Amino acid sequence: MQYRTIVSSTLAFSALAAAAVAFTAARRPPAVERVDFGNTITATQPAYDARVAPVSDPSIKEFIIPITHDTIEIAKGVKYEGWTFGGTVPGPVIRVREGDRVRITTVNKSPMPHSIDFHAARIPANIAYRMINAGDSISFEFTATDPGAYMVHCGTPPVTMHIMQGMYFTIIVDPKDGWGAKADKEFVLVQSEFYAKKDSATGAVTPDWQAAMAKTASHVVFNGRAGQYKDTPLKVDVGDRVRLFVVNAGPSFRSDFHVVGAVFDRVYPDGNPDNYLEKVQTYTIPAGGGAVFETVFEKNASGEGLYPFVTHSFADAEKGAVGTIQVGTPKQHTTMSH
Ligand SMILES: [Cu+2]
Repeated sequence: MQYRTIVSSTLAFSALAAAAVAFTAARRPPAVERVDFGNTITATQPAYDARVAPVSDPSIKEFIIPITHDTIEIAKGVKYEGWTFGGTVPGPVIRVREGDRVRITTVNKSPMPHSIDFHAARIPANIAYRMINAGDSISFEFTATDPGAYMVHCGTPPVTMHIMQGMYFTIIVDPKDGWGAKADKEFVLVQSEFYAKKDSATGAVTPDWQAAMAKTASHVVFNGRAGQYKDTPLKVDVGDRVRLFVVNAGPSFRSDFHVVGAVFDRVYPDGNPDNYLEKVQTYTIPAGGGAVFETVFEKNASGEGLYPFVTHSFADAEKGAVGTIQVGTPKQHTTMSH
């Protein structure tokens, strides 16, 4: 009898404990992740680190983004006084999941006014994207309702100048149920152009406003530096499914994105899985747009080897918008026509 009492009271206690756990779980506030891009800085040597980590679990994500004026390298050995988000051009990648609450704090540590404009947000622009004076900061939040690969940029007039100086980065909004297929490797590529001229007296490389208005770029680049992934290829293994998040920051050129030696199994215009194209050779991303590209480097087809990626608007590729995907460890590294 006593034994039965103990058992039944133990059972009763267990049921209570389970209910308490369930209650606590239901009441527990959602986990918050906080990233300060003043401390977490993207590596840019030997090349801008194009790899992107998978999206994390917390459904509330906070990002602190400093605006700085910093020396950047727009081509090998060409230093340039850029304007940045997070100290690099492009700025850091933000990755969230559809439905996440995204909290942004932007701190202007530069000596002049700037702003921040998220293409992924549905938010009153006059409030969230207003001017942030030197030394000030702005905070706003939004729910990431639309999956995709989006541009973020400074929208302070003249916008052309603020973008050509380097003020842009990518926000990836993963679909709630993930992408159709699991990728083995994921990379982000931001195309943009610079309008730079060299002062013959001082040797300094400075912005060329007339060239920007005439759309005669000095450099067209992926991830902020001309040709960097020719020297430091994006590396994948044979058989890998590769997903590329490509954003075109402009300010003024389009990107006709193509991988030489590959066909895209899928392209998601704007990165929305509801919109997909199959078996695509080249896909145009407008200035201010994005797209997600997937292909597989399979054995016996597009296996081990080197695969250049370009904008197929080739005058722009000549100015630096070209790189290489290295699949496996190919024997010949040198002779390639692209
Ligand atoms: Cu700006």
